[in-house]
Amino acid sequence: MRASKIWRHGAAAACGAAGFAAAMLLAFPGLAQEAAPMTGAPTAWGLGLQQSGGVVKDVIHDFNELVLYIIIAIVVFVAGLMGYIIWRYREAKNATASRTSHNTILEVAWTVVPVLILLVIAIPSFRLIYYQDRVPSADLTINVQGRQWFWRYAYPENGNFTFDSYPLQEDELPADQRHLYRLAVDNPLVVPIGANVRVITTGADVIHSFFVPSLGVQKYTIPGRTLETWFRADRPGTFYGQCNQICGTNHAFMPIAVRAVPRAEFDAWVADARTRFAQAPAVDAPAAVAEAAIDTTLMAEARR
Ligand SMILES: [Cu+2]
Repeated sequence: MRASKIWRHGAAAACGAAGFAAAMLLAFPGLAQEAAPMTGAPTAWGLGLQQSGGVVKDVIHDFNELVLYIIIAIVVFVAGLMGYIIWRYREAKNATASRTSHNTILEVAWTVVPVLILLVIAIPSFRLIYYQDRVPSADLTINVQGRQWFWRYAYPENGNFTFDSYPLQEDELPADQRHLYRLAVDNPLVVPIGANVRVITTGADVIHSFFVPSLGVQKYTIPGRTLETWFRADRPGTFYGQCNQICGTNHAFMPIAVRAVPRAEFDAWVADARTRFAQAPAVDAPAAVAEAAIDTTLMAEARR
């Protein structure tokens, strides 16, 4: 696969993890059952990026790791060099300071080496941007429309039903899930595990942003424009996100929840959703394809 070819050390880490998993399965056969659903959400005092729920986030993790190692190396080198200089050229040891002000070799080196370091960062960085941009073969398309202040979702390939997603109030959540207040929603997006999901975004009023960190997906929803991105949930679970473009008074109340379920469960959900949301007002569901013309309904609405 393209991703593992690009991020070799990520593949090596995956091999290590696979070996560890195999050893664990030998020791504890009970673990062979289906992986427990994960929760893609921020944790109190959490460090680093959120746990990954799928392949795009895996690649982001790998890239983040690469940059982290480079930063650590630079910090250690610069701090060490400064420490050495402070110690070596202190007044007691070096009373008469050198008057040297130029050194061609050194000047070339401290120009060229940072350029090379930036190249090492830029190449995988651009690859990652194009990797996230669009998926060559999508198994499912979801239309995402940002609105003040809720999300409107449509499944154009599954009967084109449309529904709105609002946050749950704190007292609507079970006691052990109160920490998911402002993340949990009434109608989450549902996707099959392992399916490449094409996400088509547009905005109804102002610019919003569809952002689910644990799936490595973020795309603006812009009135009058149609943008595309994709994600794949490789692990079962619920992945939470929020609108991360300041969009008005209730910006903090636009959470996103994506549930990844087995294919059969997804099919059952679609069958149910098609009747449940049939009555929903599908007034201006965005077009099914990225190349769609500007939606004049949305434009008119945005101007109002
Ligand atoms: Cu918003």
